[in-house]
Amino acid sequence: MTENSTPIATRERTVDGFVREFLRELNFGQGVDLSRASVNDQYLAMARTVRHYLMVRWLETLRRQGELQAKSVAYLSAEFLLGRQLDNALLASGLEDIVEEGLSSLGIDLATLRDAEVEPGLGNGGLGRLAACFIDSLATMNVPCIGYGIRYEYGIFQQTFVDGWQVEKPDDWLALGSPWEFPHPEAAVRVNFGGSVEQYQADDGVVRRRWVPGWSVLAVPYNYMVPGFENGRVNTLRLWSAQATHAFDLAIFNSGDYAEAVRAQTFAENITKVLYPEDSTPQGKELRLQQQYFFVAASLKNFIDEVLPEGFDLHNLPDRINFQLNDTHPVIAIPELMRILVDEKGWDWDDAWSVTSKCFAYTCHTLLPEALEVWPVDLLGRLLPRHLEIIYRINDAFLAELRQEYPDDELRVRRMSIIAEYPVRAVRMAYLATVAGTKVNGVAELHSQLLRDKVLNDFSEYYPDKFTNVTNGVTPRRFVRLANPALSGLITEAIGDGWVTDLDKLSGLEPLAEDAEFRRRFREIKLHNKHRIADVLATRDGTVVNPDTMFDVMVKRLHEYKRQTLKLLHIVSLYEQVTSGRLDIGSVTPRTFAFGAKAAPGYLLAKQIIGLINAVGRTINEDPALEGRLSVVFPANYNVTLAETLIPAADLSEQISLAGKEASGTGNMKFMLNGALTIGTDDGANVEIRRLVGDEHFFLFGLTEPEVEQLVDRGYHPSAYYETNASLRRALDLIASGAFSNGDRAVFEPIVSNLLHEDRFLALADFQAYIDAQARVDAAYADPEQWTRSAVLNVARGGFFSSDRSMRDYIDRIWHTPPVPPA
Ligand code: C3B
Repeated sequence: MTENSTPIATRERTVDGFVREFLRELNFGQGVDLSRASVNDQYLAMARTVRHYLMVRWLETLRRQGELQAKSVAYLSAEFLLGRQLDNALLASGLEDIVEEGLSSLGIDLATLRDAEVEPGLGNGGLGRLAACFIDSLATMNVPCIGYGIRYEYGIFQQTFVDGWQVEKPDDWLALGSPWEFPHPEAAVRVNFGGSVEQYQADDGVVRRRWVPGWSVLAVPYNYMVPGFENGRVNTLRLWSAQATHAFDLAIFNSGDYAEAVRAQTFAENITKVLYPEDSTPQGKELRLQQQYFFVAASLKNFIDEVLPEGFDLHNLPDRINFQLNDTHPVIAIPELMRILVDEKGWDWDDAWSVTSKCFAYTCHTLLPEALEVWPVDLLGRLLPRHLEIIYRINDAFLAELRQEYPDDELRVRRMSIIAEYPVRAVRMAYLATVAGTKVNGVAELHSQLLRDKVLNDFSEYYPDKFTNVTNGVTPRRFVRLANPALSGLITEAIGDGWVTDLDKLSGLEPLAEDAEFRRRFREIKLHNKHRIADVLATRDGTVVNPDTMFDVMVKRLHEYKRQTLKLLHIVSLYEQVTSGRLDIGSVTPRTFAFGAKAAPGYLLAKQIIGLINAVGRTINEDPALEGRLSVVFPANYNVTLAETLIPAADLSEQISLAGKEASGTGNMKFMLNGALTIGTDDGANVEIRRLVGDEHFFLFGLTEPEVEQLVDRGYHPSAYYETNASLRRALDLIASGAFSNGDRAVFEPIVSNLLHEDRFLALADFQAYIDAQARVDAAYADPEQWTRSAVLNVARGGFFSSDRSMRDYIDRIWHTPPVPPA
């Protein structure tokens, strides 16, 4: 870049300057004047104005990176669950006050414009949100990073309830315009699929193999800004969208049939049409593999051809980049890089492997065996025949190595093969990532331990140094500073504002737990946040909640292992005791039980559980005897936006997965940092939360992971708990009796019978321990001073869970990419 390529002047950072820019965008960008502008016009103009303010920083970041070529991270993720952009952009650019004042001088309310933004739901849950937190942290820490992912035309479905049952609607998030993205159709790259592999004699006389693809699509990049917090850096997130190519039409539908050709176009564009809504249970669908290869092929090509300077010697690639594989979804990038180096660049295999095996690192996010992706070889071979060959060759070399190491243990060698033989011959993507990656990490201490000891035990014995842990984190910018302005104000008043980028500073709040005035204000803020969510729910759904109750919140995807049914059994049991007269409602701690959860559309049991939660909620909410004391709210379509108002209002955070099943959890961290106490099992990051906050400020219950294993080995019989525990039996009988389904016993029978006869995740085994822990919760809540003390300590001791700390750990243990301070 030349000197005078610095194209635009810094925008004037004054109220008047902002107002001028905003009106210009409204007039010239939207083509309306203020008097006629709709809220959407105003929002779009506003977004583009804020974008302008960030533009200089973005271009400068790109220019400097082009010049320095500093070692970077390429975060490859099929999901980035970003949440709304406007607030974050205002915060990062330090424009909040100017904008608020400028808009109000025009008679516009900033909050109204905020609410006009449809969040990009390009992820399912924890994994996608984690990716969004990580890129926020890297930008804030001045670490060069490109996020690479997929621009789904439809994100995670919109959940509605019809008679309490989940009904999905497409998430048409682009319908009203998407002011945060920068499409670059001119920079589209071609991605190939299908066809066959041929042998040929190269110019040097060597016989080589190459891919002759059957069809291709274009990948069009859409760039998003990833602004650091007030530091002048703006990294890039590049999401790919599929578009048909002309070649595609000719190759397959060479018939001159116009309608067929257009159909072909639709077919190609299907690749990025919709996000698969399965959280942690892959469906093995061909289109899904197409999505995965589509975005990693486009990303590798973009990085090598466009991001690297001309003439870059690819032997130095490992010194320039880390491709971080967010779960197994992008693992096909490994054979793709091999293909590029061997087939396109003409390298010999060993050279290519020596570079490839230094460029990737793999993060595993699960422990459920059914969540580990496996692709049948016939499917993979049909879609990516050359990649399948390459995988076989990687596996051959790997197995040969293993046979040297374990000459008398063929069983072990077969166990470790990248290719599974049963039930169908298939590629185990996690094994491929482990063999090729420099590092493999789990996402919480317990999870990493179980990966080493169980899921990938053979591999951790063979590669002891490859395995490491990086405990997850969440960005304090979005989940405290933006989500909880009142608490943020109090914290800043107490310890200054440095905590926003250095969350360990929260420990400075610790002495204030003993300060009665501070506790009073802390409580007042919690109450204020309850009123805030109450207003939102009243406007959104017409739901009434009582802010003068304990807010007991369970928000996360609906999955059996997370055990929403255990929470429900607690509620039903309470209800049963009160209505049968065995428990006086006057002695029950007033609680608002809040749920938020989407179920994968094909996961029938999960959808039934949603139906049951809503049915129990309806019954309880309609019972006049319980009014104001017990209620259940389940706002539909839980998403990042709703999380930002719900979490700050919570008193109690429900983290009750069966021990050994939740890899980490990140909601648990958000609750802690917003002053909720956790009731939880010894699972995922709960273990670390409890260690940091201390046993007295955490409600632990339930079987430990080794106890779970022992119980299952001995033979688990859920019905035995039903028979011996009277309150459990009464609760289950009440559900089975049809009390929540107008007397129709059939409606929820599958849930009851699943619990009684299968109960894969041991809800019944943990029931009594959970009820006892809830009694401890009630006792603690009865003493508001003591409760608030614990809540303050949760905040003060939560600094470890900043995603900035996670990023430091990745940098130290895996990436070795130092920050690049601004010039
Ligand atoms: C989730 C896990 O279920 C969570 O425990 C974890 O905190 C997050 O990832 C982030 O690490 N996860 C997910 O959302 N989707 C998957 N396919 C696998 C794991």
